[in-house]
Parts: sequence; C-alpha cells; structure tokens
Amino acid sequence: MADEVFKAQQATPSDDTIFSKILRKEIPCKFIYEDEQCVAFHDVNPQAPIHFLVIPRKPIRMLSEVDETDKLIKNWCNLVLNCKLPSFQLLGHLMLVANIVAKDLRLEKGYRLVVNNGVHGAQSVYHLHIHILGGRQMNWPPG
Ligand code: DGP
Repeated sequence: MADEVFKAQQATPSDDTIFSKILRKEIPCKFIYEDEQCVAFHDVNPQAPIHFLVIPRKPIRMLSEVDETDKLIKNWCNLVLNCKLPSFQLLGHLMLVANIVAKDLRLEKGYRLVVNNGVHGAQSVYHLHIHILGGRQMNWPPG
C-alpha cells in the first residue's frame, strides 16, 4: 500500500489541519501564488516533476461537504456583507488559478488536476485542495 494511501486511511477529519497552519504562517511554506481566496504551493511529497496544490483560504474540509445551500446563503452574505466568494464560485476560481499557475510553470504540454475526497479518495489532509501534476506523461487509469 502506498504511503499516502496509508496516511489517508489513518487521517481523521479535523477543522485544524496542517494547511490551516500553513495559511496562518505557523508552518513555513513558500506560496507560488496567492490572492484573497486561495494560495498555491508545491507539494511536500511530489508525485511528478511538478506537483503543486491550490487550496482555498476558507476552511472547507472536503469537496463532498460543499453543498447547494451554501450557494444561496453565501450569495446573500457576499452581496450584503462583502465577504468571501460562495463555495460554488470559489471552486471555479480554484480551477482557474490552477491553470494560471500551470501556465507560469510552463506546463504547456498538459497537466492533471486531482481532488482526493474522503477515505476511498485517499484524502489525508481535510482541507479541500486541488493537486496539479505535470512535467511527465500521466497514465490512465489512475491507481
Ligand atoms: P491528499 O492525500 O489529497 O489529502 O494530499 C495531501 C497532500 O498534502 C499530500 O500530497 C502531501 C501534501 N502535504 C502534506 N503536508 C504538507 C506540508 O506541510 N507542506 C506541503 N507543501 N505539502 C504538504
């Protein structure tokens, strides 16, 4: 069993993850991109010549916890209180940022986006993140 899969099987969803600590700058990490909504940084355990993560600042634990009600509530919140993007817009923003950073890193031959969700998805850090892998030929099907 791959080390990352083992870690994922042991992981317990929590609200304070290593990525929250990175966002709070309690753990050193060089951001390769940042804006009001998200940051990007290289994965500590790269699975390809280029492997970076895009994570929202908002502490969403996993993709499957983003639900449609958020769309209505946060839309109102966004208009009235000028707070952060509602999750459905944020998800689109994360993908666009992945593409911007991939271009900066010269992944013009292509790249792969991966979102691990839950135990069967081999998620080990319960703060939503997109993996972007590139710099080599990817295989299909994935493991
Ligand atoms: P996942 O299995 O989808 O939850 O992937 C979590 C990824 O996060 C994994 O590929 C390793 C990476 N990671 C974990 N801790 C750190 C860290 O402290 N710094 C960085 N840069 N990456 C980390």
